[in-house]
Amino acid sequence: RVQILLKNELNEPTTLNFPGLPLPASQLGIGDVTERPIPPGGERLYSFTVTPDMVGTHLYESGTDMASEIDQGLHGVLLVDPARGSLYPFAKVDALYEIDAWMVDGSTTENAFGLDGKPYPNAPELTVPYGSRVVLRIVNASGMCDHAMHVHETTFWLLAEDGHPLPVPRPMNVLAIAPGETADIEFAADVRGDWMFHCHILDHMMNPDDEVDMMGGLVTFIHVK
Ligand SMILES: [Cu+2]
Repeated sequence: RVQILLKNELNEPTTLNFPGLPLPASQLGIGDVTERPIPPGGERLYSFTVTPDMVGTHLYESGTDMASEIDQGLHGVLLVDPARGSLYPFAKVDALYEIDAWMVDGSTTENAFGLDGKPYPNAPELTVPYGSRVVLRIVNASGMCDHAMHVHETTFWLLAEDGHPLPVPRPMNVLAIAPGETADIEFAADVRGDWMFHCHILDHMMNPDDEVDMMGGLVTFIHVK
């Protein structure tokens, strides 16, 4: 049984939405649709029971005034683990990256991008042992943008989408991931070195303040050592 107490310390109404989890409407958190938004200073208890079909990688986010509130960072990742053991016991590394996007400089569409809240070169980098099997859980918390995530040096395998395991993992080099979508991928860290991990949509690799070094945004490195 999970209980999540949301205290609204914003100066605007909000709700908490769990897209992709098979929850009753009363717990879905869609403002003005499934519930009256929580006013500033108010609180709301969400509760649900975790079932085996929820095991996997999920997103949570604001369900009210979403273009503004998701843009300002009201989102995160909800991982549901099996009752025993781990979802990917073969993986030496089971890491997580959330794709973020913002509207800056007065833009009304997302024009700045990052991983775990930070654009390159401040996005977190990952160091993995040579020869290990690595799982990356990738969550697209952009509100408006598809992304085309690419890992250099390897072919990776898509294991699950939106928390649903694929019957047969699928090999790929570029992962198309829509807003709100999650993907679990696996690769073998069998080449030593510094691998770029980035979005292949080129203007997602350059935020508005990146004209000088021509690289930023949705880029980081995976170091195989
Ligand atoms: Cu992108």
